[in-house]
Amino acid sequence: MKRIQNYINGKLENPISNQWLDNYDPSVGEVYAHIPNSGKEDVEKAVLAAKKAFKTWSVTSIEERSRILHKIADGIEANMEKLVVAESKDNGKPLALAGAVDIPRAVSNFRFYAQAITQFSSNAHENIGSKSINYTLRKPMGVVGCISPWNLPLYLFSWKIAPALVTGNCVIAKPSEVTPMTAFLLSEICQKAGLPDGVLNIVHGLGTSTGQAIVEHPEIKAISFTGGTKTGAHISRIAAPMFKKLSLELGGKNPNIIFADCDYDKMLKVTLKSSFANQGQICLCGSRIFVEKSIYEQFKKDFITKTKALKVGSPKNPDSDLGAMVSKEHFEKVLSYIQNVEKYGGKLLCGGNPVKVEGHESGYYLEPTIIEVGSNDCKLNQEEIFGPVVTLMPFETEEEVLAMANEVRYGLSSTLWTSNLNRAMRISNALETGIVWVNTWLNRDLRTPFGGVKESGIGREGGFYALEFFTEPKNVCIQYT
Ligand code: TXE
Repeated sequence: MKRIQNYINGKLENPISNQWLDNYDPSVGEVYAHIPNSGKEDVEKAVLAAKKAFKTWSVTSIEERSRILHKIADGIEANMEKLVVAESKDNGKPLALAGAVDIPRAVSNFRFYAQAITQFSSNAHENIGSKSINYTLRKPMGVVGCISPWNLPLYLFSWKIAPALVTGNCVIAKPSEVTPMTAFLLSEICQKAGLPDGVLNIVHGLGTSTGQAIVEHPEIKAISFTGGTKTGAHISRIAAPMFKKLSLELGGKNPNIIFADCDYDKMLKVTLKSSFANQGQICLCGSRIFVEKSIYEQFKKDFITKTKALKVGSPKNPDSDLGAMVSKEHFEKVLSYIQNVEKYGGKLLCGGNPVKVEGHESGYYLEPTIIEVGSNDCKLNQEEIFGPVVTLMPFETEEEVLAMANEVRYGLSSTLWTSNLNRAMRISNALETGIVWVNTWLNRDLRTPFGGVKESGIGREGGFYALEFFTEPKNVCIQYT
């Protein structure tokens, strides 16, 4: 059976304890690899390597760091097919999705930050009256931690480590134990790209032990984390007394607001994606759909018809719109919401059943599911389900829908469908989310701030925001005569 190894100080190695965890292929429900069950001692070894490497990496020229990031991107491109297959097998997502989104986006993340650093400048403030000048440097922080989730494994892993590395930090990174394979393959690519030893260290293992050891380590100055809100709160409690810098990208319960004056066909097509892409396991999915009353019945009918036509099947099948859910545990969590649909204040309109895929009978497949709810207060509209499950509800006025959209503890993203510019401006200004999409969804420009408000987290990733996060401003004031 394949063994994934840690990447510490430039070498691939077994965990010190020689303890291993099972890694599942969710499309068939079988273990296909083992991953290190790393402990504190592995994290300690990685931190020592990173501290040593920091002395040189932090003073390596921007051109050289940028060149190495481009070489890593070249390495991902050269291994595209292998990485696409690995991502799909580890996560259960359709091959086509991994090939169109996940792995190409990992390439873009490295290329984007390889270029962004060359445009990231310092500020100077001259004060002629007092004959002094202040200039503000952006210094790398030292050793930083990057912890990523399982829904977009290499995509989100690279989204964090690329800006961390290019700013001159040395990194201790942990991918999700549920989907560790592409991060492991990335370590081989980094070796070949000539990334100096110890600059990036990838330590595999459980969140509660390996992840916890990273967060607790006093020499790790910053943590960039994407994952569940509960875990984010736990990390904050540990990190706060050590004054660590934190960037937390957490859960969402995003509204998708549809007005009767929208481009109906486009809206329907995109809403199908924003509901069920990646089996609904994207923090940006629009899981609460609010539809203006005058088109509610029409939308309900059309949306159900389109949803029923989606094909759930093997990730390897090019016809599959939805693949497998990421794990048995997550599959059961999502299913439990559906099984309690009436108790939780909803009515099942379509889907809701596990799917038996021929030849993959033990895989974790679920029908795309639409639930009608009578009120925004219900559990189904207030808790992040994070699966192929959306709720539907009509509204009558702008004020009413805006209040419902904002009456939730999350605030990551929102989508708005209307052709009325004034309304689009009014509502996008008033929505309490970090990201608003108008007449589009998941339309990403890597220069823009990415992150949420309320319990969706703190800080922003993307563009110069991530470069700022991974650097410490240092002001120097000089007076002259
Ligand atoms: O995430 P966890 P889980 C949401 C989604 C999902 C819920 C729980 O609603 O149902 O979170 O998912 C590491 N110290 N999202 O439990 O545990 C863990 O090993 C340090 C939304 O799978 O938060 C993994 O690498 N690290 C989300 C990472 O945290 C710890 C994407 C995320 O796992 C840790 C995923 C600890 N104590 C889930 N405990 C999004 N925002 O996109 C765990 N980890």
